[in-house]
Amino acid sequence: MSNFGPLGWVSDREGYRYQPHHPQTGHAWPPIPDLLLDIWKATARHPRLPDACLINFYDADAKMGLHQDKDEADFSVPVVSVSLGDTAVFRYAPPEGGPSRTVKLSSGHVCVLGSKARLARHGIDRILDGSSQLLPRGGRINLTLRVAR
Ligand SMILES: O=C(O)CCC(=O)C(=O)O
Ligand SMILES: [Mn+2]
Repeated sequence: MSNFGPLGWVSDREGYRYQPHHPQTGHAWPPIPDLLLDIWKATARHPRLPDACLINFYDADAKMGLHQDKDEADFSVPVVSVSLGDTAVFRYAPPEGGPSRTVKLSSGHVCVLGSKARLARHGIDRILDGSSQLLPRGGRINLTLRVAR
């Protein structure tokens, strides 16, 4: 796990939070690459630009339980994520609960959680090992762009 941008998502023994520096090195996170800002501009359709980009690596056994992204200040701003490498089985359900569905997120897919779907419950059921040749040692990278504050 790492971050780009003025704020990074950090999870450690003290809990989880957005903060401007790496918890071990104390260094600022690198700026969000222009290519990712271009993807945001093309898909988020919101005047604000992201101040946080979480970089998450999933190995073949990784999963993420159903959750809502609720640690941001303004839920009127979408969350945009870019999938790279192995395909993920992404599960989503309405914010208020109810039946869930899955969709496969392959390398290059962009997922936008916005408007009525901003607080959709979502998670990763599994990673389809070997489904992409992008990363030399396999796995998946997810880049999640958010306006945190
Ligand atoms: O990996 C994904 O596609 C989803 C990631 C996610 O939901 C999160 O980091 O909050
Ligand atoms: Mn999420």
